[in-house]
This record gives sequence, C-alpha cells and structure tokens, in this order.
Amino acid sequence: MENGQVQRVMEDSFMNRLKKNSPGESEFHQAVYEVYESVLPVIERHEEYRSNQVLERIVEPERIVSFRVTWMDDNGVPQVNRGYRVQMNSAIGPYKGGLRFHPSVNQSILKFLGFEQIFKNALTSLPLGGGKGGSNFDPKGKSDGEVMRFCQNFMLELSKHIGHRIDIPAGDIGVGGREIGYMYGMYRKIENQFSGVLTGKGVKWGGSLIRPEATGYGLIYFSQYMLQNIGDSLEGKTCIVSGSGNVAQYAIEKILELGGKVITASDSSGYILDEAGIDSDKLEYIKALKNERRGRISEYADQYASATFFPADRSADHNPIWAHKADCAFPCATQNELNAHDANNLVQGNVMLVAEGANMPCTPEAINILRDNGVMYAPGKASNAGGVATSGLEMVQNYSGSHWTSEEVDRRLQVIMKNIHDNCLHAAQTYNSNNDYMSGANIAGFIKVADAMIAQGLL
Ligand code: NDP
Ligand code: 2IT
Repeated sequence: MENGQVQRVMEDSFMNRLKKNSPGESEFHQAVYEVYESVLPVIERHEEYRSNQVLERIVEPERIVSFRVTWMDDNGVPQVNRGYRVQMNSAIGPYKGGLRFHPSVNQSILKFLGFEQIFKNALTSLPLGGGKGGSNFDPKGKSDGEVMRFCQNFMLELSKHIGHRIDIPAGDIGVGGREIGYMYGMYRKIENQFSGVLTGKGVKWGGSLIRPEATGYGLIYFSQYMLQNIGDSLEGKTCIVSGSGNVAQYAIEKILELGGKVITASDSSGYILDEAGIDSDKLEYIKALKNERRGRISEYADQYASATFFPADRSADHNPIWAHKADCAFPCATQNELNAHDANNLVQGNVMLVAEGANMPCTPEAINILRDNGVMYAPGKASNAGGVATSGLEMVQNYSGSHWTSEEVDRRLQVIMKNIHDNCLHAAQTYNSNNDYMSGANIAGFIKVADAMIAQGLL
C-alpha cells in the first residue's frame, strides 16, 4: 500500500472506533479528528506511539463523573440540573480546566473541551493535566440567590472529586468571579481548609492579579507575535471580535492598547457594528453592561448612535458578523460559530489573521478555507492558552503563599505566549508544515503528553 492509502486505512479504523465508542458525541469527534490528522506524521515517524497505543488511550477520559444537582428557586420550587467533571488526562499534572454553565452543556461538549485542554495545558509548559466540567444550568435570568444556591449544591458533589493537587477547576462560559466565589466558599466550608482548589478567585482571597484579563490579553499577545513574525503589527488594523464576555472584553482592551480598531461585539441574541470603533469608554460600558447589569449587547446600540444592532438569525446558514471587512478576526464566543460560508466572507474581505479566543469556534471546513487562502490561523489551544497558563501562575502563588504584582504576572504571561508561539512554529517546521500553527500546536502538545504517558507505563 502507498503511504496515502496506509494513512486512509488508519484514519478510517481509528475514527470509526472512536465514533462507535462515543456515539452521537459530534463535538468530541470533531476535536479528536483535528488532532488526529495533525499528529499522523508524528505517529508514522515514531513506532513507540503506535506500539503503546497512545492515540487510543489519550481519547479515553481517565474518569467522568456525572451527578444530580438540586436547588431551590426563588419561588420555592425545587429545580434539577446535571453536573459533570471530565478528568481527561493527568500524565503531566493534576487535572486542570474550566467549568461551563450553559443550557447546551452535555457530555460531548465537555469531552471535546477536556480533550482540547490536554494539549493546551501541555503547550503552556506548566505541569497541568487536562479536564473540564460544568452543568446544563443556565445562569441567565437567575437571581444572585438562585445562582448561589445552584453553585453551593453543585460544589456539594464536585468537592468529592477535586483538590488542589488532584483537580483544579476554573471559569468558562457562564462561570465568572461571582460563581467561583460561591463555589469556593462552599468548598472551604465542606473541607474546612483554605486551599487553591479553584483558580479565578478574587484577588483578596487567593486569586491572582491579571487572571481575569489573561485569556483575552494572551490571545492578542499571541496574534501580535504572529504578525511580528511577518514584520507587521496590530497597529492600525481593523478587527472583528465576537462575544462580549470575559475573553472578548479583554481581547478588545488589548487590541485598543496596541493601536488596533474593533468594530463589533456580540452575544447570543445578536451583534453590534460600530464603524466608529469601540473605544475605551465604550468598552467600559460593555464591561458594566455584561458583568454588573447582566444586560444584552443590543443595549449598546441604544447608548451609542454610531452603532447598529443586528439580531441573531438562528435559521441563517452563516453568521453575518464575519461578513464585515476586517484585517483580523477574533472569534471569542463559542464553538462552531464561524463556518465555511463565514470563512469565505472573511477571505473576500481580505482578512489576514484569524485567531481563536473561544475553544473550537471555527468549523473544520472554515479552517481549511482560511489556510488554503493563506490566512494566518491560530487554533484556540495555542492562542487562548493564556487563561489557563495564568491559572497555573495562580496555583504557584497559592502553593508558595505569595502574591505577585500585575506587572510580574503580565510579564510571565507574555513570556509564556511567546514560547507557545515559537514552539508551535518549531514543531510545525520539524514535520514539514512550515508556519502552520494548527499542526504545530497539536504536534507539540501531543508529543509532551504522549512521552509522559509512555514513560509512566500502561495505566
Ligand atoms: P462568558 O460567559 O464570559 O462569555 C461568553 C460570550 O459568548 C457571551 O457573549 C455569550 O453571549 C456568548 N455565547 C455563549 N454561548 C453562545 C452561543 N451558543 N451562541 C452565541 N453566543 C454565545 O465566557 P468566556 O468569555 O469565558 O468564554 C468564551 C469562549 O472562550 C468559550 O469558548 C470558552 O470556552 C473560551 N475560553 C475561555 C477562557 C476563560 O479563561 N474564560 C479560557 C480559554 C477559552 P450570552 O451572554 O448571550 O450567552
Ligand atoms: O478553556 C480554558 O482554557 C478555560 N476555560 C480556562 C481554564 C483554567 O483552568 O483556567
């Protein structure tokens, strides 16, 4: 058989087995296939990865816990949700990864996120394994009291499975400072100890400065390094950002600081276009709107005459936010929010860089279109790794009982993002995929975890 045929046969049997073992988990299959395709050249070159069945082992979570969460709503009516923790891989460190509270949460989504987290965490160069968790609880429209009671009951069960040297959860969609606070308080009460079991804590009670900013800042540092690599910068670039939550807010902040212009922001109900640019005052408005008043992005257009609100059309085959002309695009909302149609629109608008703030926001077809058209593309597991990396820095501070300044944490974040950038390029080059950040990220992350798994024997 020729090389191409061998590859096709491996591909068919591996993916077929995966689909048979995890039926209906389409997001998980999608995430695995991307890594699988990137690391095939590595597997072909290294017999030890084949003989140790590393791929087959790495796609199987070490443990999944799923549990009932009951809580009382403000009307005195009992409510039931499902909670999860997917402990994906602990070969290079304790499980680490966020918690997502969103009605769409299911096992497939958490397995895809946990799987991505394995490689992302390896790329940070910190000793962090991969995990993810969450619940189908929807914090939207809930009172503070309801969110608190949900978080407390969620932690009542989760606390049995985590620990500061075992598994250290953090935030993700629907889980920010408020939720981490309620969960941390409950953990402390149950365990009777003050430990760094969660990251994203408030700075007055064990949190790290710059952790809230880290994912968005890291994304833009990474993008700046990509542009510097071709002798360019973000200065004067027009940017499209989706989302208006934690990642989007601090991505916008850093773009502005580096001299770029941002013309969009969104939430699940639609997006705003502000051709005059979202300046720092308008960004402060978005932060207050989203983090304090918990309002909708449409209100931005009521506040600023330069902006127009476009409601989301769930039946449309594309997302019109990506149809505006821009130099750079930063999807920072959720998975599969940018499809082939959207990628074609971006290419027609002459986009030069697409960097993922969200996890897996581009569909595989969209990624192919971007890469085929010479657009620089950064996969989330590399470009959004600044969040978990700074969680790692929070853990270091907690272990050592120290508290670093903003400047110190920010400096370390920049070094980490630069190393991830360089390691991706180096790994891509080693396997003849020059300047391909996706292959590079998957290969570099995979090799680190695979080698650790082999060294530690069959487990
Ligand atoms: P937030 O909850 O703070 O914000 C999420 C944003 O995305 C909101 O604007 C939300 O709108 C929008 N959104 C969520 N789900 C959907 C959906 N199904 N359709 C359209 N819009 C949606 O979350 P984060 O900013 O923390 O997370 C955003 C992305 O970044 C996620 O993919 C997350 O996994 C990833 N990420 C987060 C990190 C972190 O440190 N927080 C680290 C690395 C990656 P609405 O308010 O209407 O729901
Ligand atoms: O997707 C992610 O990397 C996160 N949600 C952050 C995880 C963390 O542990 O800080």
